[in-house]
Amino acid sequence: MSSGFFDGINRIEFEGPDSLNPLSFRYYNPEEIVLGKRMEDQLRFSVAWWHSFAWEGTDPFGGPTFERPWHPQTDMSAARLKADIAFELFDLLGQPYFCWHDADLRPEQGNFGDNQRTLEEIVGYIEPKMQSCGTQLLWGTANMFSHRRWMAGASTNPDPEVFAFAAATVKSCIDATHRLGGENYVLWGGREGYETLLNTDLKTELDHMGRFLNLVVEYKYKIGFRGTILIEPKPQEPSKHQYDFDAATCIGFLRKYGLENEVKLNLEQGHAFLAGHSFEHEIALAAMEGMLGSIDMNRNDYQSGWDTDQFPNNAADVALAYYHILKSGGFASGGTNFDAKLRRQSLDASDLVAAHVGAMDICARGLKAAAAMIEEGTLSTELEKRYSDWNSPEAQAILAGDLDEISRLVLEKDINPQPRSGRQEILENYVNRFV
Ligand code: XUL
Ligand code: CO
Repeated sequence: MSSGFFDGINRIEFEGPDSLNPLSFRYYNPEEIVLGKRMEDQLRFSVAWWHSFAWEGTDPFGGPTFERPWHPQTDMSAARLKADIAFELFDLLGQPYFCWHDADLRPEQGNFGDNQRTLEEIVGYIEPKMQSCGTQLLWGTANMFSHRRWMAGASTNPDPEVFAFAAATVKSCIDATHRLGGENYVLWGGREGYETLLNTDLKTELDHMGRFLNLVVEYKYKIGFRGTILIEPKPQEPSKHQYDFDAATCIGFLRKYGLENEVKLNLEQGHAFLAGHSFEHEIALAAMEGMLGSIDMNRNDYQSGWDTDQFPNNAADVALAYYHILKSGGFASGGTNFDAKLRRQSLDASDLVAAHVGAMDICARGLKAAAAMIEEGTLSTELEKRYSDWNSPEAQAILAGDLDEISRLVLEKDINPQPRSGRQEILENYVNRFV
């Protein structure tokens, strides 16, 4: 029986680009084949339990605005109602996946034993819903940044008891993810960083973070969890400096602690922006290293500079992101998770639905544009042309030589390179033909 929360809203259907119905898909057509796969299987959309259901509409200056029937989320009956409504949304959207933190699913209990027990309880409530609705778990994760015990970090905390509490918490969350058939497990280190170097021992904290991640990987094999372990880069917020700063920093960290073949990256658009990068930079870099796992799709406000976690609404941005994802072979266990919040004045159930519908549509448009660019091939051809001189045996001999030999070669052949155009405007104009 339906809760009535979404009364008057019907299942969202694909109606094509000319549809004037705001609650219809104009581009997202799950069955359409894009580069040899169903669109649904290319995009692998996921709803985030935290922003879409648990977040109450607060900001640093104001309290809750949403006042949903399951707010405040202080007891297990609110947790169950929230789960009922989450699955009603998944049904309306035809959503293939969802994601959660333990703290979104059930209220924090204040001690580990009760946290674990109530997590198991709500997982038992969700399990049959997943079977009947068909929505699967993309990933689970532990919230180790909201409660005050985490204020100086989880695995990087100077207090060994916090490290132990964190390890037990992650174990309970991997167990829950495993039980629900999750395809990945994510660690985001919101408080794994520092507020001041004056009280921070960098080496100890990073070594402990490396050990913690190794414990997670060892446990994955111990219980036979087949999902991918992912870490999520973000440079700051809430910490002033976070150790998982960006993709490049995370890749260096994984190599240092021997985890480069075990852990991949969950990249988020807003986090790339905070780090001073483009989203496609983070994706291309991770893909180049074979460490592209999954994405959190949102965007930041271009004026405020905060991690505003808005639903994506810019086709050009998402097209370039999917271009690099498709170029690297598309998602394996990863997907497109909407780690995105409504604006706090968007009070209605229809706002929540429209946010997801619009985001799914803009991603579908971006995916189709990306696929068209790949099929048309100009970008690849241009790239190959730009580096093609390296294909000659003479060029390869440069790489194989030593500095004496190279210097002799430059003198003998009187090598005097002539600069060539990077053709940037031509390439940008080309991309704009597709978006
Ligand atoms: C925070 C963020 C998290 C992670 C999961 O900025 O992105 O929601 O995705 O902990
Ligand atoms: Co995220």
